[in-house]
Amino acid sequence: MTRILKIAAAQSGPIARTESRAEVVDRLILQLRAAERQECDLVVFTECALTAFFPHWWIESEEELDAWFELEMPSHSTQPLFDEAKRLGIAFHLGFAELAWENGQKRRFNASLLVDQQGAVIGKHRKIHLPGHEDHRPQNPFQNLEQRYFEVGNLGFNTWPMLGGIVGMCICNDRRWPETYRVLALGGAELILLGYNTPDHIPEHPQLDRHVGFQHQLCMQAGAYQNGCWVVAVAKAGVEEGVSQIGLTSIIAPSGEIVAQSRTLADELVVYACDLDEACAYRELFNFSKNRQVQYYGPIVDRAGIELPRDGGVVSPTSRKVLGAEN
Ligand code: ING
Repeated sequence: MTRILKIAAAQSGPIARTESRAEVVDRLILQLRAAERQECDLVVFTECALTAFFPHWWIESEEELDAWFELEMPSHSTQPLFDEAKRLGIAFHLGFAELAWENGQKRRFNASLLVDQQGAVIGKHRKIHLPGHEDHRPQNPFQNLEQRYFEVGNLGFNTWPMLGGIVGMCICNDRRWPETYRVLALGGAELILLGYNTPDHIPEHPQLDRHVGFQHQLCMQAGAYQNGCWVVAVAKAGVEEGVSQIGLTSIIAPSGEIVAQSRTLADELVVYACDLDEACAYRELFNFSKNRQVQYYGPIVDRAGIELPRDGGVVSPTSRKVLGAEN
């Protein structure tokens, strides 16, 4: 019996900072309905799918910052999305900014939810790899203040049985780290869902701008192939509050092929019937339990940074500093 999941990657066009949650939820509901008309089982919405990507600008007041977060999920403004998904019998993934109170402490995370076809929340991820900076950089055309506005996720990388398969989640910059896919694959993930807000300009390294689209695809194609899983990655695309973001919403097969991709920078549904059993050949070829030689992988968990070989090699002062060889 083949396990085919018809998945809709629901790319979001720009969301204005003046757009209310209700207005955005209306857009998401339109995409849910379009997915249902194509008999989809699962809809994947993007990172911070309910608001403009506010880490792109400096926010002084805590009150203003908190207004970008969801205190509960579903909330009054997002309940209609949950209700409509349940009515249509469609599971979905949703990225959002989470404000949680834990042990009397206010915590802020860049989070995502997995909701089943009965409208029940079955999983949550909190973004672990936070890019950008904590300081205000007015000289840059836009900020990336995720390291200021969010904490590092404290839930790890988890997987959940869903729709006859095993599903994992990550968020945006998480997709650039090979550890993300490997840990999820070791948890049995056959399908990894993620959203992203990715500007097409890197203020600190403009010489890399021409590679942004290629590297966005490269890291996911490699992750999918090396771990034998499907990857569904959904953009917040287009020029949002002056920041130009890539589209390239993609559905990637365990072969590493991009089997479907968005062609616009607006709200767009990218649909593909994913045969979860396509992963089997790659699982057999790699055979983690037989062929991984974990006795040699220690440095991956023993330390975060680089340790140079004893003679330190001949490296420039800059790279010596970056490589962590301070002396
Ligand atoms: N955004 C970007 C991302 O990882 C970035 C940050 C852009 C990193 C370009 C490297 C190059 O796609 C988020 N929100 O993580």
